[in-house]
Amino acid sequence: MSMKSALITGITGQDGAYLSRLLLQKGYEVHGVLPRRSTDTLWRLHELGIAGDVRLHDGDLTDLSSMIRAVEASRAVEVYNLGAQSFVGSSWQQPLLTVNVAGVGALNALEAVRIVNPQARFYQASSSEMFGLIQAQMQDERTPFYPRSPYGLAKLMAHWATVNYRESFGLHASSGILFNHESPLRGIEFVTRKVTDAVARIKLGQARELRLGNIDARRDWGYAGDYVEAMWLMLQQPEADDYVVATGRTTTVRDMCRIAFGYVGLSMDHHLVVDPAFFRPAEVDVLLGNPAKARAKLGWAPKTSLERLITMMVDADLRRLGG
Ligand code: NAP
Ligand code: G4F
Repeated sequence: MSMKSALITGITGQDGAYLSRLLLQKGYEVHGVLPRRSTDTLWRLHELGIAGDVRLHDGDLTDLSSMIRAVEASRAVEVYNLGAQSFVGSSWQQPLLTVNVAGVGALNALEAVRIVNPQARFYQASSSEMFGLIQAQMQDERTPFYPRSPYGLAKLMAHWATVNYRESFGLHASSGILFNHESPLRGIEFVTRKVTDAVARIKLGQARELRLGNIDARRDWGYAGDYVEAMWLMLQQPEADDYVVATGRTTTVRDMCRIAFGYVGLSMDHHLVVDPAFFRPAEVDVLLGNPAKARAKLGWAPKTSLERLITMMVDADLRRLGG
């Protein structure tokens, strides 16, 4: 029997790397869209030891013809659209780029699937950032959206494009509304990794302080390795649908920091500095997801606690820094 083929945009990102590993383990032929960069961006695939196992196609989400070629060349029966300018903080400085890649880019990916192989199944990496100024204490698939950043706007467009292509053209297109998920492969600009990297540096005597913005913000943090399983499960369902993927627990940035410092025996109060430079023009104060539908319909549940996640990340940063 021939192998199933999958195409991933954003294959060099955190989720792209974990999803590639999962699909390879399941026997898929894994293809990725690789946007042109001046430096090597494959470090995550190297860390997981799979850089040589995936097939990469030159392409960019903002370039429809390259997306069409990638869907054609990969012969993908599953397309996972994970590519984005995914850092909320930068989206106020680069709003048009963010909307072009994360919003219009999703439309390009959907068009490429519709043109080349409308039978292919499609996953859209939607975000809890769409809930923004939350309209319900616990957010689920029926909670109204209220985006608070250009990134949130872009993701909202992509989410509705996915729903619209499902309803208009009958595409098997699912939107995964994922809450924050982290890992040792998280980009250094995101708060958990910024914290675990700083804690490792302070522990090793390479730094003295950690400067953060709004430490009262609350997030529902899970482990990326668990969350990519939910993506795959969505595309195995007979009908496409939308799902919230979350842990159901929310924690302040302050308490997440406390876990990291406490793990290496340091007191957070001696090192943490609140710096207004890291405050955002508009904040998403609280996110707390209700994953009941994913649990009931996909049989998915998070396996990794925040404590386990943060200590795993601190350990990885200590190792990287030579500790
Ligand atoms: P990430 O680490 O920032 O990865 C983003 C990926 O998109 C990178 O491979 C990046 O490549 C690629 N990309 C950027 N611009 C592109 C373009 N023009 N064309 C094609 N690819 C492009 O993000 P992540 O944490 O893995 O998240 C994966 C997806 O889930 C993103 O869409 C994100 O917005 C969404 N999401 C993430 C979370 C979370 O908590 N992690 C939660 C909800 C939703 P370069 O590095 O070369 O730019
Ligand atoms: O780690 P963050 O930058 O993640 P944010 O903004 O929640 O976005 C992430 O999760 C979304 C899902 O909800 C994804 F769609 C998105 O792609 C991304 O993966 O910030 C988390 C919180 C914010 O409230 C921020 O204001 O931490 C607060 N924070 C406080 N000090 C900081 C800092 N965030 C960063 N990045 N850096 C700080 O110094």
